[in-house]
Amino acid sequence: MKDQREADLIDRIARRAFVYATRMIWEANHRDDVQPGDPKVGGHPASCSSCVHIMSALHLGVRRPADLIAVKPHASPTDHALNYMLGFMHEPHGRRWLSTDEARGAMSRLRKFSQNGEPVFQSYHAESDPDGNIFFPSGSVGIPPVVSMYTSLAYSYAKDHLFEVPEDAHFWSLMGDSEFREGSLMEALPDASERELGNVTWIVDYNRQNLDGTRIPNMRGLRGTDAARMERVSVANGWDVIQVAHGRKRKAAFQQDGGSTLRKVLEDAFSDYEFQSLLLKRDGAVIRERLMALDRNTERVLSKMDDTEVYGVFADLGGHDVGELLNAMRRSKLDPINPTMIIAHTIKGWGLESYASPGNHNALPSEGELDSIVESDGLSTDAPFELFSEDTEESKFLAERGAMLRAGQEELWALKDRNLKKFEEAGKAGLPQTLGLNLKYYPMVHTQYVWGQLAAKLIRIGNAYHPEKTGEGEYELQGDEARWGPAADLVMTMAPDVGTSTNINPAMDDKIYGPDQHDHEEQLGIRDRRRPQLAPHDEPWSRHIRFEIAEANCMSAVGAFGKMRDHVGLPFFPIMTVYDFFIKRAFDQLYYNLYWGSSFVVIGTPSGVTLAPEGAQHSWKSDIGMPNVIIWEPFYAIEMDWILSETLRRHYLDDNKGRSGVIIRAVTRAYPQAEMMKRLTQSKRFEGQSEDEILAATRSDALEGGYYLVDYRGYEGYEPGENVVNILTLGAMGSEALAASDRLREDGIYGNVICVTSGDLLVGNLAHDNHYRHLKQGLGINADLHLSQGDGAVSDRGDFVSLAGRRVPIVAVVDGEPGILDNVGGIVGVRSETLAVRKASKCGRPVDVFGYQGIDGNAVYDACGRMLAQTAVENVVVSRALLGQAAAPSDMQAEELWPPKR
Ligand SMILES: Cc1ncc(C[n+]2csc(CCOP(=O)(O)OP(=O)(O)O)c2C)c(N)n1
Repeated sequence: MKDQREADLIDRIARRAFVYATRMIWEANHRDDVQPGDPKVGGHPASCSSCVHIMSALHLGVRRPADLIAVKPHASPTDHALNYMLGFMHEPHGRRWLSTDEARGAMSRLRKFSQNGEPVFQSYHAESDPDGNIFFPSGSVGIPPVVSMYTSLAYSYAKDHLFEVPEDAHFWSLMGDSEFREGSLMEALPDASERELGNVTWIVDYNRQNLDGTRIPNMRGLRGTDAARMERVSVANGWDVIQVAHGRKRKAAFQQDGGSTLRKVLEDAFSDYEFQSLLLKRDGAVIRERLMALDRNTERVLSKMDDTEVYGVFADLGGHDVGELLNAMRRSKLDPINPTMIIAHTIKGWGLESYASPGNHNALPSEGELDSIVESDGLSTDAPFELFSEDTEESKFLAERGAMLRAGQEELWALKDRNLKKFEEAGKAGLPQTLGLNLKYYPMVHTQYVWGQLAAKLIRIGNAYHPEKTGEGEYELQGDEARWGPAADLVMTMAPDVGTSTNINPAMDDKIYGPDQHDHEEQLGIRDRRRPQLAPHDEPWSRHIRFEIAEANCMSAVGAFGKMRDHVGLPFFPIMTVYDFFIKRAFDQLYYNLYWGSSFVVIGTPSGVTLAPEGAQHSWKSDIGMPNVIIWEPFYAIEMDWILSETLRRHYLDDNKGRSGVIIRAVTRAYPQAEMMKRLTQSKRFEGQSEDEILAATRSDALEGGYYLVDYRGYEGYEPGENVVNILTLGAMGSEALAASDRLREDGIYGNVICVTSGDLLVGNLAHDNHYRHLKQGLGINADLHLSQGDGAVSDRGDFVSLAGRRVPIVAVVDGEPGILDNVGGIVGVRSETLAVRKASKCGRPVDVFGYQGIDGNAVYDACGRMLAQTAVENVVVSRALLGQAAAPSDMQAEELWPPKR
C-alpha cells in the first residue's frame, strides 16, 4: 500500500507539472513584445502531456543525483516544471541555487532571449537552462539517447581505468515512437548491449502519433503493432524489454472472468491506427461492439461495465499509471549487463481538448481551456506558478526529495573539482610543444602514417604514466615524455572499422577496450603477429574503442567522452579516426558535439582526391563552417606533430574555447620531408638563423593558421604589383604549389607559397573573430596598391588622370570544395582565384587526378599567370592635384597578357 500511496502522491504532482508546462508554453506564445512579422513561437503541450507521468515517475520516484537524462525535445517544459517544484534550478552554467522567486520568473521565460543574463529556457533542453546540468541537450531527435548511452560507456571506461566517477549513475532516455524510427537509434541498439551497458534505460513514449498526425504503421507488413516490432528489434539486439501497456483499471479487469481474452485482444488485435481512432472517438458503445466482434468472449468481462467504464478501461494505458511506471523503471535497474527498453503506452494530448487528435502536435489550448486547466488544480490564473502550499503532503515530499537531489548534485560538483584539481597539479610541469617525432626516420612519409606513429607514442606514454595501473613497470618516463604523461593518460582512440587501414595498429594492439572476450586466436596458436591483437578486455591499459562501420555511433561516442570534463572533471582526450569522406555520415552528431562544447579530435584520413587510386566516390572534402570547430590540414610530417601537441596542450589546460572540436585531415601521399627545411632556409627572413630557430618561427606561424614555405620577400627584383603572386595552398596541395612556384620563377615571377594549416584560423570563423590578424599582419598579405612609374604618358581626363595600379593577386589551391578557401581574395581585397575540386572524381594516379580536377602544378601556374594578367590591366584614377608623375594606364586586355587555354 505504501507503493500505491507513493504513486498517488506522484500522480497528483504530475497533474501540477502538466498545468505548469501547459501554461509555460501558452505564455511563450502570448507575449506582448512581439514584432510584426516575427516567426511563430510554438510549443508542444500535447507532446508534453503524453509523457508527464513518465517524467514525473522518473524525477520524483527513481532518478538519483548522478543520473543523466535525455528527453525528447518537445517535452522540455515538463522537465522544467518538475525541477521547478523540486527547487532544482541553478544559475545558468553556475552553482548557486535559484530562489523560488527567481525560478518562478524563469518559468515565464520559455524560448525568450535573455537580455540581461536573467535565466531563460531554450525551446529544447539546453546546457544553459537553469536545470541544464542533468539533461543532454535536445533538439535533433535520435541523437541524445545515443550520446547518453556513450556517456554510460565513458563512465565505465573511467571506472575501469581507475579514475573517480560516481558509482551509481544511471542513463535514462525518453524518446517519441516516431523518433524510434531514426537510423541513429537503430545503429546504436546492438552497441549498447554488446558493451554491456546495463545502466542504460530507454523509454519510448508510445502515443501512436507524430508531427504529421496519427502514425499508421502497416500491421500486415510488420506482422503486428509497432510496439511489438519495437520489442522484437530490441530483444534481437540484446535488450531487456518491458511493455507498460496497461494501467490499474485494465489490470483489474484482466483479473475478472473473460479478462485474459480482453487482454489478448487489447494487446494483439488492434492496429495502432484503429486503436488510436477509437481513442479519439471516445464512445464506449462503439468500442464494446468492436471488442466483442474481435472476440465474443470479451463479453464476459464487458457485460459488467457500462459504456463509460468500457471506454475507461480501453483508454487506461500504462504510460499514465505512475505505479506501473515506477515498477518498470525500478526493474530496469536490476540487470547489470543488459540495457532496458521500456515501451510506455500513452495518449498524446492527455488532459487537453486535443486529446488523441491527429493535429495536436503543436496545437495550443485556447485561453479558456488554459484557464480551466489552471483553475482545476486549485491555482489562480493570476498566479499560475504558485507552488503547493507548505503544509501539504506534496510540498513536504518535494522539499525532501529536492534537498536530496541538491545535496547529491553538490557532491558531484565537489567530485568534479577534486578531479580537476588533480589534473591541474599533475600538469604543473607544463606540456611540451612537440611529441618529439624524429624526422630522420621519415625522409618520405605521409601525414596519415605520422598520425599512427604519434598515436602509438601517446598511448605508450599514457600507459607508462601509471605503471601501477597498467603493469608497464619496466618503462620509466623521462624528460618530455614525463611531462606528456598526465595528458597522455587521458587519451583514447576510437575508429569505425578503419583503425588498421589508417595506420593506428600499434595503438590498438592488445588495447581494445570492452567486456572481456577469450582470446581464441592465441589459444589456437593462429595469431598473425603482424596484425593487432583485437580480443577486448577492460584492463587499464586498454585504450582503443573499436566500432563497427557506424560512423555516427563513433561520432556520438567521441563527443560523449569529450564531455567528461564537464560532467565529472575528467578531461578525457578522445581521438576518432575516420575516412574523411565519411565524416559527413555523422554531421548531425558532429554538430551536436560542437554545439554542446565537447572537446574531441577527429582525424579525417585519408582525405580528398589525394587518395587518388581510391578516389572515384571517396573524394569530395567539404568545408565545415560550424561554430566551435577548427579544421587543420598539415602538409609536412612535423606539422602533424605540432598540431596534435598544440591541440592536446590546449585541451588539457582548458584553453580551447570556440575551437574545442578539432578535425585534422591527413593523406596517404608521401612527400619528401627534407624539402621543407630546404625551402624555409631560402627565405631572407631566416638568413643566419639556426634550423631550430627557423622551425620555432614556422611552428608559431603554422599554429596561427599558415606559414611561408617559399618566401621571396626581399629578393632582388621582387616587385609587388609587377611580378609577385601569393599562392595559398592547403595540406597536400603543397607539392603542386611548389611546382607552380618553381615554374613561375623561370618566367621571372615570384610565387610565394603559403602553406595554410587551418582555413578556420586564417580566413574562417576563428579568423573573423580577430579581424584576420594572422593573414593580414602575421603573413603581411594585403591589398596595397602599387603604382608603377611607366613611360610618362598620362591619360588626361581633365582634373583626373588614370594610371596603372596593381595589387598582389592570390591563387589558392585546395583538395576539396572551393568554399574551404575561396573567400580569401575578398578578405584581403585583391583579385584571387581558388582552384578546387569541382567535379566528381575518378580513380588514377595523383598526377592524373590533380590534372583532371584542375588543381595540379600546371593549373596553379596558369591561374597565377591569369591573375597577374588581370591585375596588370587594372587602372586607377587619381586627381591631378595629387599626382606628380606616374605611369601610363594600360589599354591591354588581360587575355593578351595570359591567353586563356582553349
Ligand atoms: C532529426 C529531427 N527531425 C525532425 C524533427 C522535427 N520534429 C520534432 S518532434 C517531431 C515529431 C515527433 O514525433 P514522436 O517522436 O512520435 O514524438 P511525440 O511528440 O509524438 O511524442 C518532429 C518531426 C526534429 N526535431 N529532429
